[in-house]
Amino acid sequence: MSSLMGLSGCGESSADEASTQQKDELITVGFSQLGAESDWRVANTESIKNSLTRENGFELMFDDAQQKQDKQFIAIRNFTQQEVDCIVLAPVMETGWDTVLQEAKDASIPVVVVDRQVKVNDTSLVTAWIGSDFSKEAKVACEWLKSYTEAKGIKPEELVVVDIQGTLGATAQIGRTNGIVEASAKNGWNLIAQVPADYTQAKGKEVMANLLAEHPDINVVYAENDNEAIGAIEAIEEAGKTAGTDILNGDILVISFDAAHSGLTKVLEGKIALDVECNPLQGEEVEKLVKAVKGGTEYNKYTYVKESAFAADNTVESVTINGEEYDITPLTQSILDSREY
Ligand code: GYE
Repeated sequence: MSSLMGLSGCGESSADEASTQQKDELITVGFSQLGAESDWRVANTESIKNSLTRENGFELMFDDAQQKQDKQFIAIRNFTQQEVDCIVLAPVMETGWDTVLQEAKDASIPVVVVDRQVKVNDTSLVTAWIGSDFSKEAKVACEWLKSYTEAKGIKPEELVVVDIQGTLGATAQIGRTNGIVEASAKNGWNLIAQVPADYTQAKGKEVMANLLAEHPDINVVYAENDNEAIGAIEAIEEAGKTAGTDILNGDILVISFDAAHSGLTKVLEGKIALDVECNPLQGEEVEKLVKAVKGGTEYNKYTYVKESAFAADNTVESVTINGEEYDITPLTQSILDSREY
């Protein structure tokens, strides 16, 4: 190639040529991110962008679908048309993906799904998945609530619980909602309302304000992510109430998920009683996965990330789920300071 170019005396300079050649070696990835609704999501996007860099051998195309599945369809079709080497998909909900993912498969483009899952008839449409065990997260939260209230001498029938749900149909919502529904039935808690708030702070606040107006006796808020919990706390305080753990003296106990810096700040203030971690820092794993998929080396089809839980106090030291013991860490300033997201 270079000698031919030299002979013809025209074409790309050797520097251009080198960069074109380099570009040819890069793995092109189209990343369809569902949105930017939460601190978790922003951290997830950043983590993946920071790993799929040129230095690491990638050419990344990024699309933010603003929580709209239709926009994700357009992004995926666009990536397929451009014949990327791999599609990374963080799906807004589980269903509806069969057609677009079939199109990607027909074009021989592998699809790596991150975070929430997709439900497709043909499982070969998904090359690999990495994310959290949302059902386990919910079980940790509910077992903690059971132990906590028992330790404080609060009877199950005294609990008046509301569930501020995530985006309906998202794996995180399904797992977390099922957890509180099952635990409420099993333990005899009064789960009086379940309302979706799309994982945002603004909706979390709005939903909680409405719930409080209807049910002034609420004493437990199970918020399906930190941003909703923070919004709910704002509504609680604006209604002249307090978020805390002293239910018998009128506090509203808030449970949350993600354990992002913003949520953990509320834990340290005692306003969120328990925050179950959901780790968004998936970039390095995604990088390894895509390289393995493209390089033809071994990889796991499903990877669960490791997670823990942080409490405002040390009343409950651990919970047991399916025979396995999970530590509940009392939050300290230094843990909060070291939080990356
Ligand atoms: O908990 C929430 C985000 O699917 C795990 O989505 C994710 C959830 C996360 O918006 O903050």
